[in-house]
Amino acid sequence: MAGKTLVPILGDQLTRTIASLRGQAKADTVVLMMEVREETTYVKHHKQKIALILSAMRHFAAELENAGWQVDYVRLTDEANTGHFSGEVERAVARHSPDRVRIVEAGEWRVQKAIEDWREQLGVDVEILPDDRFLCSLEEFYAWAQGRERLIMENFYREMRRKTGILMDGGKPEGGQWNYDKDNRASPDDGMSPPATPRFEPDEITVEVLELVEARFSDHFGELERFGWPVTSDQAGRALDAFIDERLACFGKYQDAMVCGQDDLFHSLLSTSINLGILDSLECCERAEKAYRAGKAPLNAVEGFIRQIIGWREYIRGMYWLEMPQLRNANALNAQRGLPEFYWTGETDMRCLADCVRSTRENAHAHHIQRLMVLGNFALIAGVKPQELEDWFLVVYADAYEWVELPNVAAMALWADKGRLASKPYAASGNYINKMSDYCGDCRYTVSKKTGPDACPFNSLYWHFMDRHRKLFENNRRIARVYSTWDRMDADKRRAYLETAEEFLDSLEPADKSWAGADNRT
Ligand code: FAD
Ligand code: DLZ
Ligand code: SF4
Repeated sequence: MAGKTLVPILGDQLTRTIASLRGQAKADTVVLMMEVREETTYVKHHKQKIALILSAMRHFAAELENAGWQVDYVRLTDEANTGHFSGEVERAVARHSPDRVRIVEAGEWRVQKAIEDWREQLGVDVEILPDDRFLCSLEEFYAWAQGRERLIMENFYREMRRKTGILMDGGKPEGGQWNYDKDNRASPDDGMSPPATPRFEPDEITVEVLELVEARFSDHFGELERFGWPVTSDQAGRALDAFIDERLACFGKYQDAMVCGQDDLFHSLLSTSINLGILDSLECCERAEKAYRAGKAPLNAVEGFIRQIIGWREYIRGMYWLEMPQLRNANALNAQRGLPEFYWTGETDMRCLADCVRSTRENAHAHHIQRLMVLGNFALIAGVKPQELEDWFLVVYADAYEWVELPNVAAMALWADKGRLASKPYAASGNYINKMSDYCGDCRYTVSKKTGPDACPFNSLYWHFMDRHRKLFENNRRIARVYSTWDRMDADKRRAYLETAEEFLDSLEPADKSWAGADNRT
C-alpha cells in the first residue's frame, strides 16, 4: 500500500502478528503506543494491573524496535500527553502526516466507539480491522446466535471443537464425550501441595514502572510487593511450559477446589498473558492436546482446560458484543444493595470471603471458583447492585477488561441478564463452599448452623434469595425442587431463616465508592 500508515497498538494488542501490522512495510509504517491517563483511571485499577500493562507495553515497544519497526511511544509522564487515545492519535497524525490510520478493533465497547469517531475527527482514512486473535469472529458468533432461542455455551463449544479440530477423533469428540466436567469436581485433599507458579523477577523496565505506579496511583487498591507476572511473550511462553509440564495433569480434578492461603492451586494463571496478547490462546490448547496425546495429562484435565479457552473465553467475548451496551445496565433481579465495604478491606469474619479478598489484594488474582462461588455468589444472594460489583471486578483483577469481566459478572455471577447466559443462577449455601474448600473449619461462623447469629451467612442468605425471587424461579425446571424443600419446612423455620438473613444484611457496611472511582466508566 503506497504512502505512510500510522498503526496505533492498544495496551491489550501486544501481539507480533497483530492484523494491523501484517503486510505492512516497516519503512512506511509508524507504530503508535500510548500510555494515557484515561485508561489508567476510568476505574481505579489494582496497582499490579496498571504495572503489568505498562510494563508489557514498554517491553513490546522495545521488541518491535529491535525488529526494525519505527515506534512512537507516548509515556504517561510526557508533558504534552492529552490523557486519552483520541487526543494522542490526533497529535500523532499531526507529527507524522500519515495517509491512513490502521487499527485492530478495540476489545471494549467504550474504546471502540471512540475509534469509530476518528474517521470524522482526523481527516485521514481510518481502517478498522477485525481482531482475528479470537478464534471465532464476531460475524461467526452473531450467525451462530441468530435465531437460536437459547445461547448455550456447550453447543457453541462443540462447534468450536469441530472448527479447530482440537481433541477430535475424526468427526467425533476424543474419548467419545464432549465434556468431562463430572470428573472435575474433587474436593481438595488434605496436605495437597501444588507446584509453585513461576514468578518473573522485575527487570529494569518493570522496576521503573513499579516506581511510577507506586508514586502516581498510591490511592488505588492492591499491593505491588508480589508482582511477578509475565510481561513478555518469552516469559509467557515459559509460564505456559511450566503449566503444561507441572500442573495441567491435576487441573481438571481440582478445578473447583479452594484451599485457604493456596492461591493458585493447579490453575494456569495464563489469563493475563492471553488477554494482553503476549500468549496465543490456540497455542495453549494445542500444547495441552499434545500433552494428552503423549500420555502426560488425562483427558478430563485437557478437555476441561481447552473448554475454558475455546469454549468459555470465546463465548463470553461473543456475548459481550451481542449484548452491549445494554448489558452494562442489566439488573433483572432489581438488586439495589451497595457493595459491602469488606470487598475492599477484607475485614469480615467470613473466612472464605476474607481469603478471596486477601488473594485479590496481594496478587490481583483469584481463581474461577473463588470469583464465581464465593465473591459472586455472596453478592448474588445478598442482592448487591450489579454495576457496583462489576466496577469492583474490573478494578481488582489483572486480567480484567470489560469484554471478559462484564458478561462473567453481570450474566454468569449475578443473573442480571435474566438467564440469557446461565440458565439458572449460581446461588449456593455454605454447604457448597464447605464441600469444595477447607475454609469453614476455622471460620467464626458454623457452616452446619442454619439460623441465629453463629450460622454461616450463606445459609440464610440462600433461602432469603430463593424466597424473594420465587415468582421468577419457581417455574424454572432446574430450580423448582428447591421450592418443594422450602415449602416442606415449617413456618417457624422459614421465618427464622428470613430473620437471620435480614439481621445479617442490616449489619453490612456499604463501601466507600471512591475505591472504584468508576464515575468515568460508561
Ligand atoms: P484457568 O483456570 O487456568 O483457566 C484457563 C483459561 O481459560 C484462563 O486463563 C482464561 O483465559 C480462560 N477462562 C476460563 N474461564 C473463563 C471465563 N469464564 N471467561 C473467559 N475466559 C475464561 N477472566 C478474565 O480473563 N478476566 C476477567 O475479568 C474475568 N472476570 C471474571 C469474573 C467472574 C465473576 C467470573 C466468575 C469469572 C471471571 N473470569 C475472568 C474468568 C476466570 O475466572 C478467569 O479467566 C480465570 O480465573 C483466570 O485464571 P487462570 O488463567 O488461572 O485460569
Ligand atoms: C487497562 C489499560 C491501562 C491501565 N492503561 C493503558 C494505557 O495506558 N494504554 C493503553 O493502550 N491501554 C491501557 N489499558 C488497556 C486498555 O484499556 C485496553 O486496550 C482497551 O480497553 C481496549 O479496548
Ligand atoms: Fe464461608 Fe460460611 Fe464457611 Fe464461614 S462457614 S467459611 S462464611 S461458607
